[in-house]
Amino acid sequence: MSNPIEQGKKLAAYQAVDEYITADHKVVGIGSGSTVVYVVERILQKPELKHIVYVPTSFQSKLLILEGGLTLGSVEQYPEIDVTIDGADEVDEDLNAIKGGGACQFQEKLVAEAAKKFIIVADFRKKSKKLGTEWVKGVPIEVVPMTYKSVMKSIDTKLSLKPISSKLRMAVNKAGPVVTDNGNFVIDTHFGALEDPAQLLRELKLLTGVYEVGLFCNMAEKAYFGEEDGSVKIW
Ligand code: ABF
Repeated sequence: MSNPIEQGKKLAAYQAVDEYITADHKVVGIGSGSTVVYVVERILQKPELKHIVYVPTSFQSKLLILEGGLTLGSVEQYPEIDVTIDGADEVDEDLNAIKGGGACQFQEKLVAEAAKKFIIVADFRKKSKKLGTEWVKGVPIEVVPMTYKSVMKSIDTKLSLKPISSKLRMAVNKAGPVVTDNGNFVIDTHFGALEDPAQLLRELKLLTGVYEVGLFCNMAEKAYFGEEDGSVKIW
């Protein structure tokens, strides 16, 4: 594969599947995004993983599961998941992550929390010393639509950290806001380097109208990064 980013995604995804999904598993969570496409690709290469029930984190991952001919499940049916593998936008050395660049943060967090083990897969660009320095589009904050203005005001006035910028995420054609799988809007707020992402997460979740935040703190057991030189770095 000549594109190092695609190669990185694939290497990370394949190794995580090989090391974390085994034939004795019953339920596995499937994340969202382009790296997860390789997770499903690898699963489909292994007949011994076909009996597993797969729980999606978005419409996209539901389609990946169905189109692969795998068995689809939900968190309602399976509140305990053996392992969930998902991508990320930025990951720090403590395995805190910014997720939600694809606007799927709510279901991603639900399915990650339900799992005994949560594993991140990404290419080399996602490694970070401090969250907020590599993924500068901001922390994705999913809000109930009628509250987007009031939440933006609260973000400006009620947090211990001053935002650098806050934007309602718009559809690519700019005709309207991005609407999540849950019918909500997303505000992308850039705070700069995050010294204490868990504290920011706690403060954001207290704001009326905030549905979920794309900060995943103290959740991941391991992160796999596919490197430009063809190796895989594991944190
Ligand atoms: C999901 O997909 C998101 O949480 C994250 O925003 C994105 C990562 O995408 P990709 O794998 O395409 O880089 O995991």
